This record gives sequence, C-alpha cells and structure tokens, in this order.
Amino acid sequence: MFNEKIQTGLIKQLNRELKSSQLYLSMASWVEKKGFEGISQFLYDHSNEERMHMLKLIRYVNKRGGDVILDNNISYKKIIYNNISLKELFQELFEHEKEISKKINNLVDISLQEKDYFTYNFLQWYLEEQVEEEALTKMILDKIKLIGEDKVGLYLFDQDIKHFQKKHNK
Ligand code: OFO
Repeated sequence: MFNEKIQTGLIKQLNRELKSSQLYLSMASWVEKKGFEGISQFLYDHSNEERMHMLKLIRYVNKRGGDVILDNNISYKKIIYNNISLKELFQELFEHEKEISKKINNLVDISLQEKDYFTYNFLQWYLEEQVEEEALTKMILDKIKLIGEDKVGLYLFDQDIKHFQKKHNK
C-alpha cells in the first residue's frame, strides 16, 4: 500500500502542475494577441513542460499503486490581462515558481519523515528543475525590467527569447 501521506502530497502536486500548465497557456494566448510571437512561443512551450511535469507524477503514483485524482474544478483566477504589463506577467510567473519550489521542498521533507526513499529519489528531478525554473523566470524578469517601455528593446527581446533554454535536461 502506497503511503497515504505521500500519495496525498503527490496528487496535490500533480494538480498544481496541471494548474501551472493552464496558467502558462492562458498567458501565452494573451501575449500572442499582443503580437509578441517569441514570448508567446516560449509560454506555449512552457505550458507543455508543465503538463509533462504532471504526467511524470501521474505515472509515478500509478507505478506505486496509488490512485490519481485529477482536479477538474481548477479555480484559476479569471484571466484578464488587459491592464497588466509584461513585467507584471513575469513577476507573477516568478512568484508562482517560487511557490512551487516551496511545495516540492515540503514533499521532499515528508518523504524523508516517512522514510520513503523511492519518492525522495524521484523528487530529486523536481528539485533540480525548480532551480532552473526560478533562475529562468528571474532572468527574463530582470531583462524586462531593464528594457522598460522601450518598444525597440521589447521587439528585440521578443526575438531573443526564442533562444532561452534551461540547462536541466528533461
Ligand atoms: Fe514550473 O515547474 Fe512545474 O510547476
């Protein structure tokens, strides 16, 4: 029998990943309509990555004999980005990733308390991933702060972002 506490924690996390995927997806769509082709592609790709984070967790829970429950009632806030800037958007993503990191750290902590070393080992990938995710969103945020409202700068950044990558392999 899969440890109940661990199972509950992992299921909560996989639903957070689902929510993350929706968040990046909705932002990608909004940014695309604003004409930022590179930034929207980055966000669409990232939405897919978040979905992959979720799938990895689903398959692990199944492998351990757990029962996955997907939250079909994701209450992500109504996405009205009309009045926010790119800076605010990436600030929100940075805060989001920091929050996810806290949750992953907490899960690692629980896996140690429960002496579930399989899960502890499984979560190492997520720890490494979060270091990259935080660093990447922070780097983008810093660049956008630097550019400010300069239209040429934003245009060039939109081209530049196509080459941004994380170091961590999937
Ligand atoms: Fe953005 O790393 Fe998963 O949630």
